[in-house]
Amino acid sequence: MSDVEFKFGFVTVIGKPNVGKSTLINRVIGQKISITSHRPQTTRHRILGIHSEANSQMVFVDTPGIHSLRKKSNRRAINKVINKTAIGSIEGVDVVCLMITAHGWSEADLHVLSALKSAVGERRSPVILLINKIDQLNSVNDVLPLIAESSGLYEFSEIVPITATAAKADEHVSHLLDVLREYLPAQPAGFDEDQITDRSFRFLVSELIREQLFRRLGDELPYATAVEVSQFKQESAGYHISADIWVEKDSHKAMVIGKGGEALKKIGSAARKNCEALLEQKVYMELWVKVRSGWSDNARDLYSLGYDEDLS
Ligand SMILES: Nc1nc2c(ncn2[C@@H]2O[C@H](COP(=O)(O)OP(=O)(O)OP(=O)(O)O)[C@@H](O)[C@H]2O)c(=O)[nH]1
Ligand SMILES: [Mg+2]
Repeated sequence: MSDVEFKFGFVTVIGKPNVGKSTLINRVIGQKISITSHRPQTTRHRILGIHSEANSQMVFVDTPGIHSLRKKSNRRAINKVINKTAIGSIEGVDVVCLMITAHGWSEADLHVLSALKSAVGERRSPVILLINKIDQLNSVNDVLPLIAESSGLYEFSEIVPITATAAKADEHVSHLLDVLREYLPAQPAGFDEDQITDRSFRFLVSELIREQLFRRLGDELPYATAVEVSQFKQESAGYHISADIWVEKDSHKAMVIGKGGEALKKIGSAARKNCEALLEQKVYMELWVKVRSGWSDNARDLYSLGYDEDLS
């Protein structure tokens, strides 16, 4: 019998949009449980990624990127919900990971740090700084001045440079897991060892469709879309899925559908393939584009679309 104590705990990952939070968590879990894209503000919900090993279980909390509400365009109700979801995820966790990139501290990163300081407050939860995307540096040594600067900004428990995508990612992830394990309390696992997320397949399917909207639509359009799965049925031949893509204007609807339906066809076919990989079965998918004006700034619409955090 092993005499190593079993460790179980929650690790939340916060940061400004687009630093690579979801990419890292998917890498740890070894599956796409959280959607990613090159656009900021891809993640909108709090999602758990559960990583089980022989002697530990770590629950990673993926959060939406935190942004300053000082900018007028960021003040829609959905952006307030997003910030509240992210800051609220610090509550009660064992370790907070703050992620920035190797390009250094921007104003937006400093804004997250100050939000974190007030949320962590007197509790003094350990905060680990993750410096991601170090593959984008000419030399690994170029990160040293940033490490020095960072230790002057806050008493981080650890500062860990990583890459979540490049060849060395697995090595970095494994080192990070070793570091995190030290900060977790000795207690039994909280989830089944084969459970990888708290979210239902139905939710993950709606996210996989939304991911394609983020990856394939231009400019501001993805931010004004939401996805609602209306049918999710498993039959012997496979899953039958219907989903509504909500947009705010008729002109947006035309863009999502594209000339001769081309754009929607590509979105549907890519999303279907990812759903088949997730569900390990054939998927039949029907997508409908519908207009609901102002949904992103209407508390009741946000609630009905699954943005069910406290909207007050
Ligand atoms: N070069 C490089 N790119 C990365 C790395 N990690 C993530 N990316 C890319 O950064 C972009 C953003 O990644 P996401 O994981 O969606 O970022 P996020 O922090 O979850 O973003 P939000 O959900 O919008 O807050 C994607 O295009 C990723 O492929 C990395 O280590 N190196
Ligand atoms: Mg994300």
